[in-house]
Amino acid sequence: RKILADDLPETQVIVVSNREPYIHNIKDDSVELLVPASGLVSALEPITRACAGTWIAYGGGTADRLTVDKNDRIEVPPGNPSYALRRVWLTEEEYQGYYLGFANEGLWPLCHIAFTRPIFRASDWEAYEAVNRKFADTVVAEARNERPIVLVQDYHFALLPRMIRERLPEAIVITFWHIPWPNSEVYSICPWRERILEGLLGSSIIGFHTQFHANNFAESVDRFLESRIERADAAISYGGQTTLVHAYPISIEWPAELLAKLPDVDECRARLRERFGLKEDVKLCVGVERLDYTKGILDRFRALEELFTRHPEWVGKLVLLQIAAPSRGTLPAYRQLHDECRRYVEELNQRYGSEDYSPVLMVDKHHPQEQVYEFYRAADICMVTSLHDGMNLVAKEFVAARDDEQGVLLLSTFAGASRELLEALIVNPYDTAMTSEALLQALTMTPEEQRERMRPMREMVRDNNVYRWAGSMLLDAARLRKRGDLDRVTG
Ligand code: GDG
Repeated sequence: RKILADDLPETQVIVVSNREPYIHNIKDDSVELLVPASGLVSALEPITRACAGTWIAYGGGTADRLTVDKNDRIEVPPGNPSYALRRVWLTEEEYQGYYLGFANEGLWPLCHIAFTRPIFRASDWEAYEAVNRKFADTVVAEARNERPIVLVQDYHFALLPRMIRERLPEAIVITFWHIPWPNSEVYSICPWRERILEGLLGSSIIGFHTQFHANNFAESVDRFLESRIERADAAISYGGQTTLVHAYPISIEWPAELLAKLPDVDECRARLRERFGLKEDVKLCVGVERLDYTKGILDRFRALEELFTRHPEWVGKLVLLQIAAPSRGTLPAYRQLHDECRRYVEELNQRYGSEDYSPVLMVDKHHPQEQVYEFYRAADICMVTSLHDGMNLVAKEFVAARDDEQGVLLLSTFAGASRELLEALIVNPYDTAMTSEALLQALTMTPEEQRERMRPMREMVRDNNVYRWAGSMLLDAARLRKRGDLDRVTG
């Protein structure tokens, strides 16, 4: 807020993402409000609140149309409005081609090393382009003047930055890519590789979670476009436009507004243990994610099985509570994962469970945010075993939730978060033996060691919270604007 007031006065902030921060659905005879399971939303919502911006997103809820005004806007958060959510409507075909097809069957597997083959269809690409144009029209319609800051979010909008640049040449377009960027060899398989790069290079700034992904992006540009890359300034010049390509590790709100509403750790622990019927000597391990093949959920189950095989004394003494929020469920790869997870859970429970004990509880439904934090607070261990993950906010949320400085975080080395949360037990989820050993280490860790590890991780997330993430991008944007204005004055 301060940066906006001091360095970018009178500047309108427009956020563009596919997913909306508040979804209205019809349930029975009334309208139900849902905050989606999305790292992007968790990060951007407090920022948009703080700068009273405008958020443009796809209106996908069944009651979304019923709750907007005549300009397709609604003031949010409900009950405490501080910014406008502008909904964009998509046809079934557009949603299928742009979102499920090109974004989630093409770009998502292309950018993640999870060995799921990307699917590229020309019809999906056409829908992707058309939807990006629709969002560009909406940005232009929402812009109060020629010079807004537009925060373009994620792989759903690779073409949007250039489309905005063409129509609002003086806008600052900051694009944040929330997922990894592959190396140029992998990237080269995308049939529209040049178009995507050209689209993104309409941005003033492109952000990634890690320097490694920023380097991969620069390498792809170098290989496929005639451009000038200034490595020292991390700037790429292409077609008369210069784009900064930086790493801005994303984070979470600190202090999390939600935590103030929750009871303390002991109370959360007691409540949850009662709800799931856990005995006092049973350790609770949680996993929280969208049901996605990049998150290594099956690998986590494998590690648990290995632990029970090698250390049978833990059978009956450990429960893994897996929250698996439904995601992209109409796509075959996701349906298959869901089936495999269900089968594996049944198998484990049959093999190691008893009448009053199930080692794995998989809850494949969406939970209110408060409940997710309640799980974090109640857990002895949080397992993040992503096969590949841009950042992973669950790891940071778990740390933020533990004001008792207890609890052990097991974290995949392939999640961006492992570059920052150095005191976690870092694992390679492909290495089942290593992951199960780390699980054993977590189960037997003394409260003192837990505190020694948790404290610096909490300091890290507190100091590098989401306001700092947004703040560093806005400061860079302010510098660019000043330089641009100066160049104009001096000719
Ligand atoms: C992408 C990148 C990057 C989970 N279940 C429920 C629920 N959640 C919330 C968690 C967390 C979020 O969803 C998941 O965030 P992640 O960061 O772990 O993962 P992605 O959704 O894949 O996010 C990722 C992120 O973008 C930000 O840049 O970190 O690497 O893949 O906030 O708490 N929330 C609710 N109900 C659930 O059942 N309400």
